Amino acid sequence: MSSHTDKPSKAGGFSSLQSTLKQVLRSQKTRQNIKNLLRVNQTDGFDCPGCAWGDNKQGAFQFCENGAKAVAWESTGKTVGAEFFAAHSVRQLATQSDYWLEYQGRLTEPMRYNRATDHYEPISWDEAMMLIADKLKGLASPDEAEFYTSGRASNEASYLYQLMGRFFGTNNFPDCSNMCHEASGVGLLGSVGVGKGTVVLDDFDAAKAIFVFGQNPGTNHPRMMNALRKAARHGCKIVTFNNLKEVALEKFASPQSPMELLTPAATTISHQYLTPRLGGDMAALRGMAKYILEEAPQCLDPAFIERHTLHFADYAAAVKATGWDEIEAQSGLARAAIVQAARVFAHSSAVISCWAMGITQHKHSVDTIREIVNLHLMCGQLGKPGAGLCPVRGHSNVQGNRTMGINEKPSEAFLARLERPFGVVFNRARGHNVYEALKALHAGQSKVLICLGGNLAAAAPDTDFTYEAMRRSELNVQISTKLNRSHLMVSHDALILPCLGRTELDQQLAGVQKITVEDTFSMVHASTGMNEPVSPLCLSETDIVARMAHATLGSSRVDWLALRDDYRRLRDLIAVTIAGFEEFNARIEQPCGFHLENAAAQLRWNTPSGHAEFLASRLPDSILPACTQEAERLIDQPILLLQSLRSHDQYNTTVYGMDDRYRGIKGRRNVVFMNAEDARRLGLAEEQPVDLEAICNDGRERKVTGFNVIFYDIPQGNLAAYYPETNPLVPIESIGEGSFTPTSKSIPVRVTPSAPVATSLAVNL
Ligand SMILES: Nc1nc2c(c(=O)[nH]1)N[C@H]1C(S)=C(S)[C@@H](COP(=O)(O)OP(=O)(O)OC[C@H]3O[C@@H](n4cnc5c(=O)[nH]c(N)nc54)[C@H](O)[C@@H]3O)O[C@H]1N2
Ligand SMILES: Nc1nc2c(c(=O)[nH]1)N[C@H]1C(S)=C(S)[C@@H](COP(=O)(O)OP(=O)(O)OC[C@H]3O[C@@H](n4cnc5c(=O)[nH]c(N)nc54)[C@H](O)[C@@H]3O)O[C@H]1N2
Ligand SMILES: [Mo]
Repeated sequence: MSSHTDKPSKAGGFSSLQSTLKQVLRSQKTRQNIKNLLRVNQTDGFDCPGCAWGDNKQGAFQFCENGAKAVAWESTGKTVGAEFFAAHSVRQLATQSDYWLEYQGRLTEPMRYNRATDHYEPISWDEAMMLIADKLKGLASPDEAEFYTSGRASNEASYLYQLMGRFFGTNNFPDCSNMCHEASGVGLLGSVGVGKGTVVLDDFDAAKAIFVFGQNPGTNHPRMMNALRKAARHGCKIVTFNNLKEVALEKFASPQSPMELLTPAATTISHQYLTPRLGGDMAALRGMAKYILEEAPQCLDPAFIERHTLHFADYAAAVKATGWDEIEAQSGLARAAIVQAARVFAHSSAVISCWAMGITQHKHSVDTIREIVNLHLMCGQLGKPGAGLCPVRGHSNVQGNRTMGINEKPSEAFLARLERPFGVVFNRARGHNVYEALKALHAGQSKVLICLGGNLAAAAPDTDFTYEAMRRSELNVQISTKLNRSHLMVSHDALILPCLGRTELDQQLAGVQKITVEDTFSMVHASTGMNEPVSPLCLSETDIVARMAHATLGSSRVDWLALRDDYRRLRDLIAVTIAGFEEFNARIEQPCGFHLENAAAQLRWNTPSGHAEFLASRLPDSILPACTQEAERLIDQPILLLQSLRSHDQYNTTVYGMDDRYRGIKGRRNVVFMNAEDARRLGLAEEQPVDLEAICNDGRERKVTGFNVIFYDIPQGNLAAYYPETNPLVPIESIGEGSFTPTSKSIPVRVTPSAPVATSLAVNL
C-alpha cells in the first residue's frame, strides 16, 4: 500500500534514467530500442511520438523518460495477428482491461469483424478498401460519415485524409483536439487572430517570467522541464498555477547534470506556486489584472494598447466591476498571493504564459484563455523576444493536423485555396466535432466512422453513451498500431487496418519516405523511420488513406496513388494549397526544418477588426455547465469537484504501467486524491474504497466504484483521479462554451463508501 507520503522530493534525476532503462528492457527489443533512442529528434532521425514540445536538434539526447516509453511501446516484439483473433471473440476481449488490450502487441494484418461468429477474421487490403468504398458510396449524404483523427498522424497523411473527406463532400472531421486544446484555438483566434501559440523555444531563454497554468510538464512534456530549469537558473521567475503540487514544478533534477543526477541536488523551478480551486484560474487572472489596473497602472503599456488593440475601456470597466471577494471565492486564492503573482507579471520585461488541460477542459475555458491574452495585451507582452502566449500542445502532430485542414469549421480562405487547383467547390457547411459526431452516431444519423489513429472509445466522455454511439455505426474503421477499446465497439461491420508507426521505415515506389510534423512552436520538420516494419502487411497511414480515396472517389481528379508513391509530390500539392508551405520540399532539408509564420507574433492581427481584441466578460456565475448545475443547488450536500488527469505511466488511453511515481502512487490506478479535511467531513478513512457518482440533470446514473481514498495536498472541495477510468463520469452534455470540449477537469461528483463487494472489482490488470 502506498500513500501520498511516498511522493519524491524532486522530479527527474536518476529515477528517470532508471525508468527509461526499465521500459527499454521490457519492450523485448532492447538493442533496437537503444538505437531508436539515439535517433529520436535528431536531424536524420524520427520525431518523438511523445509530445509536441519542440527541440533545437543540437543536443546529445533529445528524448526523455516518457518519450522513451512511447518509442519502446511502439517498437515491441509482441504481435497480434489472425491466430489471436481466432482465439478471442470480441465479447471475450471486451472483458479485458485497456492495459491488457494494448499490451498484446502490434497489429499485423487487416481484419474484418464477422457478426455471426463475433470474431475478427483476416481480409485482404483490396477487399477492405472495396468494403469502405461501397459503404461510403451507399450513404444518402456524405455527412453521414465521420472522419476522426488523432494527433499522431503526419502532415502528409492528414492532408490527404481531409482532401479525401472534402472531395467526398463533408466537413465532418472530429479530432482529438476537440477534447484537448480546442478552447485555445477558439480563444486565440478571437483575440489575436491566430489559433496557435506565438512563442518559439528560444523565447524561453529570453523570458524574465514564465507563468505555467494548469499543466504538468514533469510528466507530459518532460523536455519542457529542461527549458524551465535553464530559465530558473538564469534568474527567470517561474510562477505556477496548479490545483495540485506537482513535484517537477517544485524541484527538478536534470538527468544531464552529473551533480543533480547523482546527489539529492535539484533546481528549484517555481518562484511562486499557487494552488487555485478547479476552474479558478480566470478569477485569479482577473485579480492580477485588477491589481495592475488599480494599483500599478504605470506597468500598463498604453502605446501598445492604443496602437494594437480594441475594447480596452470595456475590459477595464469589467475588471473594476469585479470585486476581490468574488475573485478570492472563485479562485480559492488569497488576494495577497494573487497580488504577488501580478507583481511578477507587471514588473518583468518579458513574460510567457504557458497552459494546458487544467485551463482548456472547463466550461469557461475560452473566456479563461481570453483573460490570459487580456493580461498580455494590457502589458504589451506579445511580439517581442521572450514574451508571448504558449498553449502547450499534446499529441506530437496535433497542431500540424489542424494546419493541414483537419478542421470541422474551415475558414473560407482555407477552402478557397484548397479547391483552386482542382477547379471544384467544396462543401461550406460546418461539419461535426467530437461531441456532434458522437451525438449523430448515437442518433443513427451518422453511419460510418473512420478513425485515423487514436482510441475514441476510451478517450471520449460519458463512456456508456460513447460506446453505444460507436456500436451503432454501420461500419467502424480503425487505422491503428495496437489493439484497443475502439476495435471492440462493433455490432454491424468493422475493420481493423494496421499501420506503420513513426519509428518504422516507410518504403514506397520512389524509395524510403519522410513524413513531416509541426511542433507546438510551429516548427515544421521531417521525420524518417528506420526500423523494419513489424509486418509486411502493415501499410503507412498515407498509403491507407490514398487507397481509401482511390477506391471511393476514383483517380480522375486527384491521382491519389501517385501522391502516395512519392510523398514529395504530395508535399508539392500541399505547397500550393496550404498557406505558408511554399517550397515545402526544399525547406524541410534544413536541419531544423522551418518556422511557419505567425502573424500575431509579428503584431499583425488577422481578426475581423484588424486589431487584437480585449474581451470584457464577467466571471462566470457558476463554473459548471448547465446540465451539472444541480450540484450547486444541492451545495449543502457533500458534493465535490473532480478533475481527471494523467499518471506518469500512461500516454492518454495507453497505460504503460500502474505507477505514478511523482505523486507517490505504486501499482494501481483506482485511487482518488482527496483533502483529508473533506474525508473527515464525509466520514471516510484513508484507503477506504469509495464510489464516485456524477451529478447531472438527465436522470442517468454515472458511477465508478472501488476507488481508494488517498489523502493529498489538494484544495478542499476538489478531487483528482485518473483518466480514462473516470470518463464514465463526464456527461456528454457537459462541454465548454464555444469549444464543445468535455469538461474533464470539473466534474461534480458525490463520494460514498463502496459496498464491500465492490473492492474486488477494483483490480485493474
Ligand atoms: N507522458 C505523457 N505525455 C503526454 C500525454 C500523456 O498522456 N502522457 N498526453 C499528451 C496530450 S494529448 C496532452 S493534451 C498533454 C496533456 O498535458 P497536461 O495538461 O499536463 O495533462 P493532465 O494530466 O491532464 O494535467 C493537467 C494539469 O493541470 C492541473 N489542473 C487541473 N485542473 C486545473 C485547474 O482548474 N486549474 C489549474 N491551475 N490547474 C489545474 C492538474 O493538477 C495537472 O497538473 O500531454 C501530452 N503529453
Ligand atoms: N477524462 C478525460 N478525458 C480525456 C482527457 C482528459 O484529460 N480527461 N484528455 C483528452 C485529450 S487531451 C486527448 S488528446 C484525447 C486523446 O484521444 P486519442 O488521441 O483518440 O487517444 P490516444 O490514447 O492518444 O490513442 C491511442 C491509440 O492510438 C493508436 N496509435 C498509436 N500510435 C499510432 C500511430 O502512429 N498511428 C495510428 N494510426 N495509430 C496510432 C494506438 O492504437 C493506440 O491505442 O483524450 C481526451 N480525453
Ligand atoms: Mo491532448
